[in-house]
Amino acid sequence: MKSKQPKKPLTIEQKINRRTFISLGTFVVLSGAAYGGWSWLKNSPKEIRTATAGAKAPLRRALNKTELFFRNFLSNNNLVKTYPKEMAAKVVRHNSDIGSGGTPDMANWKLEIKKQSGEVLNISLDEIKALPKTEIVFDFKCVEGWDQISYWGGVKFADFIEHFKLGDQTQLAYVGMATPDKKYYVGLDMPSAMHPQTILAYEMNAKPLMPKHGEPLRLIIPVKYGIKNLKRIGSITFNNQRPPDYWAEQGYDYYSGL
Ligand SMILES: Nc1nc2c(c(=O)[nH]1)N[C@H]1C(S)=C(S)[C@@H](COP(=O)(O)O)O[C@H]1N2
Ligand SMILES: [Mo]
Repeated sequence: MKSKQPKKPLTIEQKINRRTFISLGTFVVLSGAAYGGWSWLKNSPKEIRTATAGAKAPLRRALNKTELFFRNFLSNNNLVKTYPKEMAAKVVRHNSDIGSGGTPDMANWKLEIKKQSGEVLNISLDEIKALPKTEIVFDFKCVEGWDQISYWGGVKFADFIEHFKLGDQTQLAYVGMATPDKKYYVGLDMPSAMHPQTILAYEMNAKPLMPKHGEPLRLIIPVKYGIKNLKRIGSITFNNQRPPDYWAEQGYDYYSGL
């Protein structure tokens, strides 16, 4: 009878050599893949400067996918949590004042609405105050890491649109808003602008807005971070392209949703 020769076990040295070979091979393959990925990203085109800080297009596409997910998931008329008025801060925090420093030139202030056709409407504060008033108490969040429950009053953006017969403009994808001097500006996706809690506010804590909080009119958009809540609105535009956005140009997320 012939018995099978048992396989000779590998010596320690052979085992080590084998493992070294496998690790080295894996390292080489993964390094190659990493280098390939990196050079693909490096050689890919940059995005247009106005909407972003010139991020590489594939990275921006990934962010846009995330944005789309959250848009569908959160923005479809889901309401941001609100609080009783008594919970609102009496002393309201104040942040940066780009384009909204000092006091506004009220003698000349009119809200300028620029339709996509180029047609312009100039609307006075009295006309805005004559519309039905909406109030909101919500947790205002700044990307710098603070938040505060605050209380605002004004006209719902959707009501404003309806009153001034701007419904056709809401077929476009974006709204742009800027201070009278155009130094601070934000771009908003239409669903967030038309969200039922988005208001053009002229009051804080039931009193006219103070200059440092955006007198005479500011945006309150609770579905977004503070950076999008533009103080002292001078003009509003409608467009299918992303309007320029001050902080997106510095690299912040264009959507800046919560
Ligand atoms: N015109 C203008 N609006 C602005 C800003 C600004 O610098 N200029 N800063 C934004 C930021 S980052 C925040 S957190 C809020 C702060 O609003 P508040 O000063 O009323 O608290 O305003 C936003 N709107
Ligand atoms: Mo902020």
